[in-house]
Amino acid sequence: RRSNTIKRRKELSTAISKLDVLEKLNDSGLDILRSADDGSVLRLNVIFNCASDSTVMLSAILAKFHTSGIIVNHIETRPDKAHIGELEIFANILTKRSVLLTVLDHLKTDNIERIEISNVHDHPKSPDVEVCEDEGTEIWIPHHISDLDKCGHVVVKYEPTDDPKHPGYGDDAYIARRAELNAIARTYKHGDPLPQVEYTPAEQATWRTAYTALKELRKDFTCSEYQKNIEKMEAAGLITAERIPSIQALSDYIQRRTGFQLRPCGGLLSARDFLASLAFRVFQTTFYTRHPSKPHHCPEPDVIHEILGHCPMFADPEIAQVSQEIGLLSLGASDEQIERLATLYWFTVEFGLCEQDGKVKAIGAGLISAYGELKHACSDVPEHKPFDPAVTAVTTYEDSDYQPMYFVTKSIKDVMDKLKTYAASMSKSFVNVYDPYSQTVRQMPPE
Ligand code: HBI
Ligand code: FE
Repeated sequence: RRSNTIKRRKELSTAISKLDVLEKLNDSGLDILRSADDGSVLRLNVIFNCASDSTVMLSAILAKFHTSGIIVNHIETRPDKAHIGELEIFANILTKRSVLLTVLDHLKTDNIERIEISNVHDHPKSPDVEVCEDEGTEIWIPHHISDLDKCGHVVVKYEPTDDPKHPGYGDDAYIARRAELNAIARTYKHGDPLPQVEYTPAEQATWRTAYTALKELRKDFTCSEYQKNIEKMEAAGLITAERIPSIQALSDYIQRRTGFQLRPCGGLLSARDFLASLAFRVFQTTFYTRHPSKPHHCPEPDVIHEILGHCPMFADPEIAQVSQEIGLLSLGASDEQIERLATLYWFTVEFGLCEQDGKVKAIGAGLISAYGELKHACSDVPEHKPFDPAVTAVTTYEDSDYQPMYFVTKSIKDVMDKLKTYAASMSKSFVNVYDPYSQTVRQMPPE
């Protein structure tokens, strides 16, 4: 095999054979480069294996693809078996042969150890055509619940390694533990049992502090649905002060109540992937705990936020329905529509308030799981506006500090009613329908 590769390298034109990237390419990659001056358009898979800094490489690769006009049909990261803690970057792209060669050569750095090209097909469309902007362009969507295995693209902006505002910044032990739990989460496949994590005494202490403080505030600041559900879960022994609950037991419980189930994810996901799972009544759950120096708050989702903020709410049929509705609307939506749906989700399921007994109470998990912001949100300090999807969807939100403004709804049912009206106003060429028997989504023509 090795000599074969050397032979193929010799067949390359002299100009090409000078390129360093050849060292890192597999045979089928070399085959493509042999006809590098050919302007035909190819659809192919490319996998980058990085020895280090794979998240940095991910953004470099995406930026390079973008500026070179390469069309990305699908891109995902997954744990790199050869380098623990690093990601393998997989992309399905549409490109001219000649463009690919230059791009790969520009991307080669010491970080990239190997580039593998496979599944090469001639493509009739020219990438000069703005395929991605076209209306009616096929956007990949998960059709079966197991397709969510492909919806785990992690957003890199919340790495405590490079955000000085993250409470874990500079804490190497915390960062390593977070990476360890995220790596476990990323190997999960649909149907696997959920990971049973042995939390350390320090992590258990963080849980106890947050749980105890939030329990005090519950009566005054959270909606009745939340109180009712968490009390049931406590009575069933699922949520206790002593230890971080079993995610599997919580998932089983919620599934019996509303059909929602939990699956592990390795951090903050792209809004498109995160929302897609909701269409299947699946909630992507992080497993690491917040930093012990800030038990009241975490700038990203953590297991305490998922358990105390989301789980009791997903046991509520109306919140379950609202969440799934936003998820279904997101499948195949344009980037702009995704942004709006993510904002709607943010101002309801994460940071929503509702009126109950003449007061404002939290329905949002981001509030319920953070005792500083919970009190702030229900106080007179921030602005309170009535929930109106057309307005809410285009309001910019704050994701690194307390919100200066919250939307207040009459009830959770009211959110659903208004969402239905809003959905009808969205321009769509299809409607997504979920069939719970086969756990599949079907795209139907709009009425
Ligand atoms: N990813 N794991 C995870 N958890 C979230 O709550 C989350 C996310 N990605 C995107 C996101 N939330 C927000 O964009 C929502 O508004 C959709
Ligand atoms: Fe959340």
